[in-house]
Amino acid sequence: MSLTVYISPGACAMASHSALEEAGLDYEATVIDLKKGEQRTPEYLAINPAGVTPVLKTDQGVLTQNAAILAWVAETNPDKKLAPVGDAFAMARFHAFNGWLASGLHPAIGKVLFSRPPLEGEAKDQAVEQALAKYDLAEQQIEGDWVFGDGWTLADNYLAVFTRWARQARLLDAGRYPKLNAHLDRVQARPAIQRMLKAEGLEPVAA
Ligand SMILES: N[C@@H](CCC(=O)N[C@@H](CS)C(=O)NCC(=O)O)C(=O)O
Repeated sequence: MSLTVYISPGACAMASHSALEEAGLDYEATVIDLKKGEQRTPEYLAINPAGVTPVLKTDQGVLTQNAAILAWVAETNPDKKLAPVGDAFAMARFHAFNGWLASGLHPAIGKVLFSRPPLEGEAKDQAVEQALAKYDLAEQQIEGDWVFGDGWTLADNYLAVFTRWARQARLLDAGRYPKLNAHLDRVQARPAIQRMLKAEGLEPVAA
């Protein structure tokens, strides 16, 4: 199986990139520079017409969406225990959480950090408040050391993309989000995450 992941350093594709590291798979990583607009070149749009990263090219074809890529990596490598493969109810919860990250948390923090032109004044305050309310929900959903209690899954790495962004923006207040802060530290201590960050030219973000 030959695998190529299309990533943009520091962007949400870190979730898919780290999944390949967690699974110990051989793959190539191709960088798409979002600031240069490389996601809108005809060559890239031919791979992903939505013009976003990540993409995972497999022998069967192209996969998009972190949530789908994480599920595929987990299901094709069941021995690696990346998700509760084989337990339909637990897998449904895994999909629900990842779906919420993609449709709830990501757009909310994305609006704060990546709106062009940048938000200012009341519009920015409102976007921050709405994003923080989503982080409140995430804080409540952490069931133990990991999102689903004692058992780490790829959903933990996906969540950490957005807690990393919030910490970088000084929005991950230690008093308001004690569980999310401890969780991000735990995720950043994982060897696979450290390999992924190094490959993207990044460092863990300290509290
Ligand atoms: N829900 C999608 C989100 C993909 C996405 O929005 N990626 C961003 C980077 S975090 C992107 O490539 N943006 C480029 C653009 O919008 O031009 C996924 O998980 O794959």
